[in-house]
Amino acid sequence: MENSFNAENKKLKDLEKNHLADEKGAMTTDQGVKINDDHNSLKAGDRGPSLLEDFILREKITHFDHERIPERIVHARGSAAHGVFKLTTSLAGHTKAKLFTEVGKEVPVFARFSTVAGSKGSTDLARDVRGFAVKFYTEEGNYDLVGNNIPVFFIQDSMNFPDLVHAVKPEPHNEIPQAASAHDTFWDFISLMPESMHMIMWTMSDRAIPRSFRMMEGFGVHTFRFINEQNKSTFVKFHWKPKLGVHSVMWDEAQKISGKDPDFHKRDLWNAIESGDFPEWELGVQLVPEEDEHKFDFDLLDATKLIPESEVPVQLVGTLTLNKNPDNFFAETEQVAFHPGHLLPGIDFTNDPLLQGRLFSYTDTQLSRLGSPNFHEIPINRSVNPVRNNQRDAHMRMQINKGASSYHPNTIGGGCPYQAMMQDGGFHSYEERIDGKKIRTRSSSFMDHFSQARLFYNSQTKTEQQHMINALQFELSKVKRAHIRENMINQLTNVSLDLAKEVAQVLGVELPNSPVAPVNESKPADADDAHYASVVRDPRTTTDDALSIIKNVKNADKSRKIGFISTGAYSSDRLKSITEKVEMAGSKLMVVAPTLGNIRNSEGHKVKVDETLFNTASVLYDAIIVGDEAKSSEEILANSKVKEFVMDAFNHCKPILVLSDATTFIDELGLPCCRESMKSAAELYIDTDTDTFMASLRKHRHWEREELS
Ligand code: HDD
Repeated sequence: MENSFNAENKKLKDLEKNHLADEKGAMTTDQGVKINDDHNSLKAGDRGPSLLEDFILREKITHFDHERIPERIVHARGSAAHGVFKLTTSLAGHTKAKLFTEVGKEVPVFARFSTVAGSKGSTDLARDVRGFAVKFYTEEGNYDLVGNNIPVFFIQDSMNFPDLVHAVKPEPHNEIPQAASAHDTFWDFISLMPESMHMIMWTMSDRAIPRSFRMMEGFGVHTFRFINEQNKSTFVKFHWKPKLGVHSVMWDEAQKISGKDPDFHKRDLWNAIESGDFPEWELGVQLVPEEDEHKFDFDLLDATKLIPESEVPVQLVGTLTLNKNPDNFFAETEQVAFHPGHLLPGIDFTNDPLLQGRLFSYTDTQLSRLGSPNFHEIPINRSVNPVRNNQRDAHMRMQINKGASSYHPNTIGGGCPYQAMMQDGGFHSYEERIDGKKIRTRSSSFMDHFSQARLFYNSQTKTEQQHMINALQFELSKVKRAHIRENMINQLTNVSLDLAKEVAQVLGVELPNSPVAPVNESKPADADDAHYASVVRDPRTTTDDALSIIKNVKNADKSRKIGFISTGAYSSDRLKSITEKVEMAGSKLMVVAPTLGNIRNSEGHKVKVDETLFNTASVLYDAIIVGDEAKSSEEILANSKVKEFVMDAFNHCKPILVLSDATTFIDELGLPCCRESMKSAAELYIDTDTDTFMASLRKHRHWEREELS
């Protein structure tokens, strides 16, 4: 049986190989017949009608007519890459999954990052959650960790998922807006779902506008179970920590990037991998012994809650490296089918009602997207462990099952494929004791919707809080119906009265003096009134530094794109030394000039131009270097494109190194913040020497600049 499978697999692989080889040879029809003319249809006479018998034309057009498959209902826009996962610390005490016990072994993976709300062709820089899905091709079968870059979710029960998605997608009557939550239906739904407030705090934070897929955290979101050899269970939450640190862009910047380069994240991931700058993440786990299940003031089964890292530290146990771009977007990135139910022996679900619904949804959606229960045979979805069972036939079956038996038990096939004993790796669900009534309700342990929203808001720096206020002002001011804006302000009063006040003042909404129970707040039937009120309106203000991006900035000088803006001549020595420092830090300097080709430096040598002032923009760089010693600041800034470059970089708080006379440069720029009292370069966080510039780069942004205007 094993041999026949292997032979079959080899045959499929050979077929694939031959197919690839054929692309170098003569063109053929899908039936393998060599094509002599691929440009002219068969006609009756040189000006006559085309003939139905033209099987070459018909085949070409029929195939073309069927090229598209439905895009994903959510997470339609994505980018993916191949890579490896390597375990550094064994979790053998907690799980028997070899993926988490065999230290040092390289397991192949395929990871796909995505936005949620937009269509396949939408912009990368939408304010949105990012999907972070990883498929591990292990010897025990495929394991999928289908998470997001935010550790919690909008809703607690999968019953609400279709409504959430309908609300955030473009409105049904006019299909507007694309890839944006700033519209009435989304905020109407959110304003009626108090449980969404924690996640809203995250999506209104800079987490929802990442600088790069390579600079986001990932989270499994739900609490899962590990099961060890002794069948003991430990609760586990999964985390991905990017080695490049977590970094985001600003909202104004995000909107401009969406116009200048809607493929910004896709391109960034692709280029990094092509250039050998392989993105890496560490896998972290938060482990909770089963006996501690009820020791938290929230329910581990509630996906709108996280376990604060200050309460249960994240242990780093392995490394994910993405090192190869897909060969074909459709075959791999589009056809990959993730599923939170693709599990290994040693890992199991919990009764999180959001997770339970997902277990149905993902197979179901593949049936309509990929068209057949044989989607596991598409190369990107194939398990490296041979697949043997009695599932048969259906559309597009690739595997040629041999033998006369396709059932179990059997004698004709020698009893094969046989059921694996537990000790031989047979999957065995955790024997959780369940004793309850069949009821359609929400547990009272899920009722606190605001404590962690407050925890998140309170853990942010002032800058981050201001970005959240700005985001809410932007989003809610796009809402046309006044009652929805009011309902949202009521919701926000339960997170922070200050936050609610700041947002309310630009919405023309009157602010209540104390927290207001949101519309539709549903108190569980069994909850005691006083207890409920104290939990829901708990004024505690705890913090957790792990929730802030700014408090954890690291490696911001690595893998960055720095624009050297030139209008002509500059000192080669200066450029050489800057380039060396930037490259030593692991970043890249790109020369941007008025035209492509070469520019000449002050010594007359040619320097290659990478991009022009017309085909690129300041928002596509992490930092800029501008000015040159051979030209006056007036001359440099006479070019309006250069001025625009600097102004955007300044407003987006990016590191700026000015090589010409900085005082005149700043004067010529005419920054609104310094018209009245001329400020020095240092006061404006503009650098004039390379070392300070490199230090600025390490900070990611000069957020202090936001307070200047
Ligand atoms: Fe989902 C896709 C992540 C809740 C139903 N989801 C999808 C993808 C990610 C997530 C990363 C894209 C996978 C890829 O790259 O192909 N989803 C999540 C997370 C959730 C979540 C982290 C909450 C913790 N999802 C969720 C619920 C349901 C779905 C509650 C339905 C009951 N999700 C789907 C789906 C998708 C999907 C409709 C669309 C395409 C696909 O599955 O393959 O079935």
